Amino acid sequence: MRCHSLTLREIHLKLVTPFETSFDRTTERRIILAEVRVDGVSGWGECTAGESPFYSPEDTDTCWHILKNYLWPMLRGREWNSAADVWALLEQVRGHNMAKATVETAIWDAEAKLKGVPLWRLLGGERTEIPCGVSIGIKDSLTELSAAVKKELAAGYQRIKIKIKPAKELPQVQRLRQDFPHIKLMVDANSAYRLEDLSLLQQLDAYYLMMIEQPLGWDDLFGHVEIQKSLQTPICLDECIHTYEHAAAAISLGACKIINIKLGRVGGLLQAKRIHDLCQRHNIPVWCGGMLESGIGRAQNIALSTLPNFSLPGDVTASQRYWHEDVICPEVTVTPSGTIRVLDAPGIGFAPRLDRISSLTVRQDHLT
Ligand code: OSB
Ligand code: MG
Repeated sequence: MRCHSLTLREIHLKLVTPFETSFDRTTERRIILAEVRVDGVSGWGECTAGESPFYSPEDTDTCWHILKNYLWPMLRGREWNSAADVWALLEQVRGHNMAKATVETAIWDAEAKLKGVPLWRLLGGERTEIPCGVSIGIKDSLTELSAAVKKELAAGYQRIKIKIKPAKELPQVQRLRQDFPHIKLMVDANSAYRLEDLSLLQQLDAYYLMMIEQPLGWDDLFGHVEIQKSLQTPICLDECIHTYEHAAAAISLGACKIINIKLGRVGGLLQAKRIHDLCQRHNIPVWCGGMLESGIGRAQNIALSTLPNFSLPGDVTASQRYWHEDVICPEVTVTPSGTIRVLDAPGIGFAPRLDRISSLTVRQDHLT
């Protein structure tokens, strides 16, 4: 296979409701979409970097820069047998995983389309229906939070994750356990705590949460080892896991019992699959995280989630939870039992809506 061109488009998409975490508040996304032309077909990928470097070191602009000035020159004119070979061609660039994943996932889509198979089958996926949870941002009041949870449960979602931050966490969790004693509930701190907060986090043990996601620093494996030793509730790592080696270290040190795999954070589908396989060998369940993606990124996440060790509900949800109108056809929908049915069309299985994408595009670069 040979990649003839890479088209980068930055689209702006307004969220249905602002999304607040312990580190930021997002009202409009700036998303880079990548379209690769490989042997006559188009493959699509999405950059999951945020608008600011507050979740991880990358942002929309660093990704554009790295894609255009480093990654594309490394791919231009090269040949490869499979999308699985692409990671190695980009390895000279250290880090910048979200930039790498943008083009790598697009090439996987193209390969699946060239072979006429769904991407999920090309990856070795097995599930035809994936279990879904939701991630609920920080709300202004507990009443609003409780109402948001009620709405998502009514839509069928199988587990509820709420974003927490210091001083808000106990009242949030107490209120939800009072209103919804039996639901699958978890919290995501996005690195808002420190080792000194251990006794506070221990108080969360009383609420039988499925897991506490990323309480400590974005790169602090050591701290999580200490915390996991002193907590009943499983720790799930998100921000800390950027590579296969980080995942191996986290598992062997006992820094977590669950891992959230995000395509962008680990550099694409090949690395996501390697980390998935490693976790499976060590009986560490995984689930697929989300980054407020448009339909392209959502479709990639669905394909990844069909792998067998994605046994916990992920943060992959219906298009309409985030967008008034998505950029793919059909939109992603969720069944009343809180699952997404996997499509059998070739590649990512959802068609990019070119007219809509071009009307949302604020900058474009066609690289050849
Ligand atoms: O930590 O999982 C996270 C969104 C932006 C940045 C980080 C995270 C999130 C989410 C949203 O939780 C998940 C989704 O896309 O639904
Ligand atoms: Mg998270």
